[in-house]
Amino acid sequence: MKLYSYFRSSAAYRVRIALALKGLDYEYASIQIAKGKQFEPEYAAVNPQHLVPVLEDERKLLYQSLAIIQYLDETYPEPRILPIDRFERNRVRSLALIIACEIHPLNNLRVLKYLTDVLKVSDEQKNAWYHHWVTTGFTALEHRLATEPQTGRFCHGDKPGFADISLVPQVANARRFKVDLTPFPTIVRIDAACNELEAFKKAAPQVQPDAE
Ligand SMILES: N[C@@H](CCC(=O)N[C@@H](CS)C(=O)NCC(=O)O)C(=O)O
Repeated sequence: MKLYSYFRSSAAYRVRIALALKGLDYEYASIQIAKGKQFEPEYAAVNPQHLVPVLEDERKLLYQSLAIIQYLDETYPEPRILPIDRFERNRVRSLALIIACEIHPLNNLRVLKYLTDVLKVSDEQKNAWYHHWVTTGFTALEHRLATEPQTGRFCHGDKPGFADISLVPQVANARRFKVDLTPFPTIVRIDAACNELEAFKKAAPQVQPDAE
């Protein structure tokens, strides 16, 4: 397998965690999105959306981090990332999608660049935008994680899974943008529990081959 990735990409980070949890080896192909490499023809031929990650398996290209993770779970079922029970599956998917649909797309590199380069907002306004959407999403997520009985050491019970895979990269990004995480003690606790695990350590941005 080959993963088109970038060390700071939180969507690629999700796939790296899933691959590491399943103990799967892969070739790392760095696409330096901060330098605009996602727009070069060679990568446009891989992903016309100009986004990472893309996973190549058996010469087929797989897109969208959460769809890739579900593909991995279907193809390499052990250890399971998604629960079997349909209500439990809905719970972990809905937690993951708070991040992947309601936080991350609003704060993606291209969105932040559009704010500053086209709409000419100041860095201060851009940061306010970033903090606003992380805080709004994390407030809902914290409430659910803190009050729902299915929450355990991890987002769902005592094994890491689909929701944790989305949570940890978003927390890493929030820290990079200096978002105050003190209102989110459950999120911080689960993030710490995940980061004790080898799979999460192996997937972390700072240990990737293209880390700066
Ligand atoms: N929904 C996509 C999001 C992918 C995405 O937004 N990737 C970002 C990095 S985290 C990217 O490639 N950004 C390039 C850009 O903004 O120009 C997924 O989950 O795979």
